[in-house]
Amino acid sequence: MSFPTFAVVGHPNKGKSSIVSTLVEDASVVVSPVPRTTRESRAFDYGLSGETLFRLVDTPGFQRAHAVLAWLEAHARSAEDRPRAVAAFVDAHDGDERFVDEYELLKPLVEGAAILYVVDGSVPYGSEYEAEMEILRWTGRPRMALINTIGADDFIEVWRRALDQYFSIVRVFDAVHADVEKRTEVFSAFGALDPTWQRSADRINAAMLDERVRRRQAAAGVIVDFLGIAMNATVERTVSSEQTIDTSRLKAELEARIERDEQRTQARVAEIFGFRDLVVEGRQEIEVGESLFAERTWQMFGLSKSQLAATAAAGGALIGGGFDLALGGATALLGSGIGAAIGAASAWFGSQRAADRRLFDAHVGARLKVGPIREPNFPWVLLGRAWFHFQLVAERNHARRDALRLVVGSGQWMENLPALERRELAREFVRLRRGGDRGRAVSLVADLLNQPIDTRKS
Ligand SMILES: Nc1nc2c(ncn2[C@@H]2O[C@H](COP(=O)(O)OP(=O)(O)OP(=O)(O)O)[C@@H](O)[C@H]2O)c(=O)[nH]1
Ligand SMILES: [Mg+2]
Repeated sequence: MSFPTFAVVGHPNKGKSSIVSTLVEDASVVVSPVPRTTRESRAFDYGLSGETLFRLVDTPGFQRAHAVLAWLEAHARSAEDRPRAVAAFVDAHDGDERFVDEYELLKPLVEGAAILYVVDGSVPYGSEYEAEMEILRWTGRPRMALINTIGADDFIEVWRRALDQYFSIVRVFDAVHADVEKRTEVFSAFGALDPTWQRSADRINAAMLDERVRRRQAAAGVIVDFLGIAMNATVERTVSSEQTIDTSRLKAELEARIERDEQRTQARVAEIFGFRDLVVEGRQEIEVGESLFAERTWQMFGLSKSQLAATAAAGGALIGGGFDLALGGATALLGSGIGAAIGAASAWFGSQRAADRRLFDAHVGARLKVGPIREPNFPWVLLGRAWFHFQLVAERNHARRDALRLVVGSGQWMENLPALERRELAREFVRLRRGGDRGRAVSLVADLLNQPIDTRKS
């Protein structure tokens, strides 16, 4: 085969499928705490631009290793005869109820796959694994072992001493938390295991990094589109009966619409990273800064007062505040003494909200429009939250099956944003508000997303 192909094998429930999921960056691999979840071998390819760079075959775990080894011993005369005996075993047991799992897991090896043996380094080593390792040695295929750690205990060194005798490469690899660097290590080992794979190994590592750049760029585009839409969003209503209009209701409607757009944006960013239907937890919780329009959210993700002042002083920043409120159509107002177009000055959110509950009496047919939101901090809050969500998704391992927790500590997310970037972004916000070209904004946001910030900071 021209690209590296590995069968991922081992005991049931040791994280084989999780490792496949992580390495091929495919969150659709079935992973579960129930042993014997994987019942059939299944190939997963990792590729770029339609070209396969490597293949992992997920397999069921060994069930009857001792019986298989006994069969093999009875069918091989000498060491050079062992790989043939393994092939003969697979030939002789197609459809055999007793060896369904072994048939499935040995078949890809007989067909030429190399071996990725997975063990759990958080449980003690036991000699019951020796029959499995012996069978794998009999295949004669290139072999490496990964020590996964499912639980908290550490028996890694004992495992290593045993595995070193059967496998030419042994690596510790946490299936659920391995970062890009750890994955790079495994791919590089492909090349060390079989010299003809060296070039493939280099290409896999390069492709993985290229793909990250592409995803970041795509996410920046999605986020900038959202910023443009949110900054220009308005809600309009035609007064349908003689009534008193409470602007806070229209404001709530506008907020809800922008929040829905934000969630859609987050879902699209998650999808760019290969996460479909990701369950998100924490949107409703206080620590998260609850909703987009909670005062705490603005403190956490917006610029500080001094950052905001410095950015505005440098020119180009959004000035003014509050939101636009316009009333048009038929004779608009009854007795309120305010003109037909009102540039509302009070802040959009937070403690000033109560003061902002303005009541208007309006005639039937009058048009009332709320928005766009003019708060200088509004685009920063949108961007800060998007950046935070991006980071969680970008560093998320595909083997994880828990919900994404949008929870931050009490820090100020934008605190480390350099003044120069702030000024440039501020200028682009103005351009987006006017519906201008988004190209520069996308590249600025892509640069921003490339700056790692500790999402656990508090
Ligand atoms: N915390 C933690 N959990 C893990 C890790 N690796 C696997 N798990 C969990 O262990 C369970 C088994 O993982 P799978 O990947 O399904 O294991 P498998 O070897 O494919 O299991 P079978 O297909 O049943 O043989 C799942 O609940 C995983 O989420 C790990 O490194 N850390
Ligand atoms: Mg499995």
